[in-house]
Amino acid sequence: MAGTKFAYVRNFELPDPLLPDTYLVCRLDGHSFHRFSDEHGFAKPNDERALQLMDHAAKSAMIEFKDIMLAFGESDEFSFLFRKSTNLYNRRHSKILTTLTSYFTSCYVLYWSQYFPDTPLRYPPSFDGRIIVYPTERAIRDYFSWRQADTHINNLYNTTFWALIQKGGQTTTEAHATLRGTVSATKHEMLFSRFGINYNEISQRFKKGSVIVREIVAPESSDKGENLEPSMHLTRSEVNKTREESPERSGVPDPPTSIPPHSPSTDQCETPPFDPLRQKRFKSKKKNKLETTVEVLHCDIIGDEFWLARPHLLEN
Ligand code: DGT
Ligand code: MG
Ligand code: MG
Ligand code: MG
Ligand code: MG
Repeated sequence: MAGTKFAYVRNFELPDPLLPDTYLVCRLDGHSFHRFSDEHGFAKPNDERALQLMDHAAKSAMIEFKDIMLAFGESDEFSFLFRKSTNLYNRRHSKILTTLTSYFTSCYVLYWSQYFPDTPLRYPPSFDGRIIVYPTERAIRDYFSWRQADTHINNLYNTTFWALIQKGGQTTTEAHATLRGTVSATKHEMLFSRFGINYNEISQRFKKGSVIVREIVAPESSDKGENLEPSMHLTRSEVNKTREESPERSGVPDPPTSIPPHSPSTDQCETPPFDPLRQKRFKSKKKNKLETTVEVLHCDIIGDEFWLARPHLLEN
């Protein structure tokens, strides 16, 4: 009701729709994480716990926002891909951006102690966010290639930089100077000959970043799950974890028991700690939607293989 004489102020709130029928990429980045990582004693160059916490927050966001098909994370950032036809919040720019950013941030704080049991949060972390609209599949492929190439370049640099300091006894200024102008091959060689580090043997998580993907569960294996909402399906290891850790869930339907393997060799699935909030999804509903799971991988997304195996990521 535009009842009062004050209500005209509402007219100053302008609509901010995002272009229809375009892919939306929302990238969040930790605010001043240089300081945050120092204050919380993150391991250098990569803190596995910190990266797992980011993955957990991103995965939770994908469970909450079903139109997110894919997310890619490295360091203190995560990019989320919304399907082209999403009509989330009528594609209102600020509504989508602020809701996703705050949800992600809350999850980061909520799950902090699971990954840093001995390190209390010293102050509230925050994330900035932006949404970029892309018209074509090519641009989306290139966007994610850009982020993964960035992961590789930064990781090679940081791994060599910290080896020079931690194992080579250099100062940060000296290490920067040593690396100035070097190409990748030189860094590989330096790591191997001076420090015995074979870069190829470094964790895929550090080299490839985190790829969180909405996978479709093959119909033949979904007999038990056909009445369930997509979001309630857990990964293979989560299913086991849930069975171990939540005896109280009697009377609720079982999640699907056989989840087919996804892509082969390079993919490493990891499972975050059990999340008690997930319990709310154990509700049975008659729905004919495709079953999906949300999986964390550390695989190549620059080549074609990943995308050819998952055409649903870029379809409407
Ligand atoms: P910003 O984003 O402009 O507010 O500033 P920062 O400081 O967040 O800068 P950014 O996002 O370019 O770089 C990420 C910082 O976070 C970088 O200084 C290193 C730190 N960081 C991220 N992940 C790790 C980690 O696993 N270990 C350590 N030691 N530091 C990390
Ligand atoms: Mg930033
Ligand atoms: Mg940052
Ligand atoms: Mg960053
Ligand atoms: Mg409200």
